[in-house]
Amino acid sequence: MADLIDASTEAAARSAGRSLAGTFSDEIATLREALIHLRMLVEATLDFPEEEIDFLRKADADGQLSKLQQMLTQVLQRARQGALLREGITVVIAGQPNAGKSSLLNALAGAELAIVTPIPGTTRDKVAHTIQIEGVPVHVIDTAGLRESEDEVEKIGIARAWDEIAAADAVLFLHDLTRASAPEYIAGDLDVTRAMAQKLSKKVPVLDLWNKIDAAGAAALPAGGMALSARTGAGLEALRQRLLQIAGWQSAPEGIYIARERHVQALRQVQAHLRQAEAHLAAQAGALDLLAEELRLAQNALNSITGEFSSDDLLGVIFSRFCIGK
Ligand SMILES: Nc1nc2c(ncn2[C@@H]2O[C@H](COP(=O)(O)OP(=O)(O)OP(=O)(O)O)[C@@H](O)[C@H]2O)c(=O)[nH]1
Ligand SMILES: [Mg+2]
Repeated sequence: MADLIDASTEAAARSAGRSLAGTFSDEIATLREALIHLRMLVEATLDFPEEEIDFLRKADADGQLSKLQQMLTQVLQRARQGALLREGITVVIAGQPNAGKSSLLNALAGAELAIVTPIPGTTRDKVAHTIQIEGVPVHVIDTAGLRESEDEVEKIGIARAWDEIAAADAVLFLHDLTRASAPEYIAGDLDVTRAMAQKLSKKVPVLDLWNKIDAAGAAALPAGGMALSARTGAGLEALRQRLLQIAGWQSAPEGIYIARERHVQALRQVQAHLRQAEAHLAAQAGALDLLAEELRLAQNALNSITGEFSSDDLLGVIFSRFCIGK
């Protein structure tokens, strides 16, 4: 129920309904069945060598393993979309003072949330608002303009802005097109670019957005940037689509289900262990114990989504299905 209650958008709520109907747990259960079956074969080969049964070869262990990987890839894809619908992404608007950051937040939100004035250094505290783009929650954060400052309060605001930037899923680096050729402005942007490169992981996308195209006359758009106007709304729809793309949203694939980010993490771990297992299986027979260990770790990761499954249980499965060791 928790998922249904705090799902923050309508699409997420629909997806939560599907999750309650059990699709996600059904698929996890299917994955688990397949994994247990494979572990059973491997463990049996390890534990009962005197039986001289080449379970692995006969039972097409690598076929089973690659089928398992295929299933997992699908589940992961759907869970990722579900987690996205449920949790969204966080984007931070950053840039020099007066670029129009607060105006952009207001334009995206469709409400006058942040104070806008022509005075550089207007914003000190961050202002956050969650918008929805095709049902995906996007948490937009407006921050203090980045510059050297001696003002006590502004300095704190700028330090907070950097904290937000460091924690973002994506950064909207907002520039002022009307000042694009002013040497001071260019130098300021360069400082910000350098500092971002230091503080941000390479995986975090930084979008260069040039604001105020309505007032920029014939000023040329610098390469690689997107143009927009927070005042007229020009370019905002393109920005929204770009944000969805960054989020990895694939417009409503059939059968996505609500999942939490930690489910996605767990499924990624399962995937990594299965890859290792594949490598061991492809190598010499001597790696069988390592193969068994990777499968055990894969199942542990899967169990973190559902319940526990102990090694005693596994032994039970081996005995009941193979009737060996009696
Ligand atoms: N012509 C035009 N003016 C804009 C646009 N966006 C913002 N402005 C103006 O630019 C000035 C600064 O806007 P803000 O949104 O306060 O800028 P900011 O980046 O938040 O500034 P700080 O909070 O000081 O860092 C205001 O006078 C806005 O009206 C735009 O698209 N076109
Ligand atoms: Mg502002």
